Amino acid sequence: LKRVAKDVKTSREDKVPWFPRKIQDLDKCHHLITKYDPSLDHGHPGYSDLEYNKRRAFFADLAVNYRVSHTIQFSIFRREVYRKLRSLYPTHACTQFLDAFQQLEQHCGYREDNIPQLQDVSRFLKERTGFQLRPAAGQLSARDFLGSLAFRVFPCTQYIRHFSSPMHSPEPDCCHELLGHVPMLADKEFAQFSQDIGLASLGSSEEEIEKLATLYWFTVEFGLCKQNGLIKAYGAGLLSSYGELMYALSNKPEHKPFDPEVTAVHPYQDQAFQPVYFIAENLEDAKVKLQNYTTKIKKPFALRYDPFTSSIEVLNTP
Ligand code: NLE
Ligand code: FE2
Repeated sequence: LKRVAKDVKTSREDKVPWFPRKIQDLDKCHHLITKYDPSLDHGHPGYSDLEYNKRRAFFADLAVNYRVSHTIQFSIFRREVYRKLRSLYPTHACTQFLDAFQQLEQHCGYREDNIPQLQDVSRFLKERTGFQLRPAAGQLSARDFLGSLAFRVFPCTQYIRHFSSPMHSPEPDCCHELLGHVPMLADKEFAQFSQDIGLASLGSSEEEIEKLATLYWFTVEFGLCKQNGLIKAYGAGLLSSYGELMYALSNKPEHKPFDPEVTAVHPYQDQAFQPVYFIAENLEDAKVKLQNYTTKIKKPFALRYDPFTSSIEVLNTP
């Protein structure tokens, strides 16, 4: 009888796509986008490098078999990537990033000649903002990726970019996660902003997910913000790519003010540098604007994150 009751769904529920409700549900959120797979994508710098593909398979295996309670194993780094980017940060990165980076150097072994471990980094973030890392085999589908952010869980690749292209990678890799994302996730305001995009994605239609993924792209990945009369980078895709970081702050690309309604439907580029970047007044302003935007997304219920149980409460609105 119990089973029947569980299987019967109301027609209203049927229209809402499945979404994770507790943090353990993230074990089921590992659908990948195979577009950049080095064994399939001819343009990938690692295409036809058998050794590279073998290592990738090893890391993919680790990620797929990971469960919420596990300890994260392994992480790798490229020394030259660290050195070159590190030299650009003081002039190009926002202060939130610089503050966190300094702490990571102090507490998590961020150094040119060392490989920080994801488990240590995850513990560090958890203490700062409650964010934690979770291994991912590659680029996740937008729905699974954003859904994880709702729980303050950040899916993180463990393999490294191909040695032939150290200054730009078309797909996320460990350098991108550790240098680009991790420092920003240690900032309270930014952590909230990231979780808010995640919460908005839960149970949303494909169309809304696409818009949220675009917003994510132009902020968390490629966002710029004003700071003391200058423009600085806070987006991880910039902070992990030497070439694009310099380009984004030059006068070559177009700069537009961040406005969620406009940004969410702006076409984006995922093969080369962005032709346009959106500038936020500051992170707090971006957070408030995003919150206003997400309240307009129509859903048959309201959601609330319960930090005590790491689960989503579904509140039925009459
Ligand atoms: N282009 C970035 C890098 O080279 O680190 C990665 C972007 C991933 C969305
Ligand atoms: Fe990323």
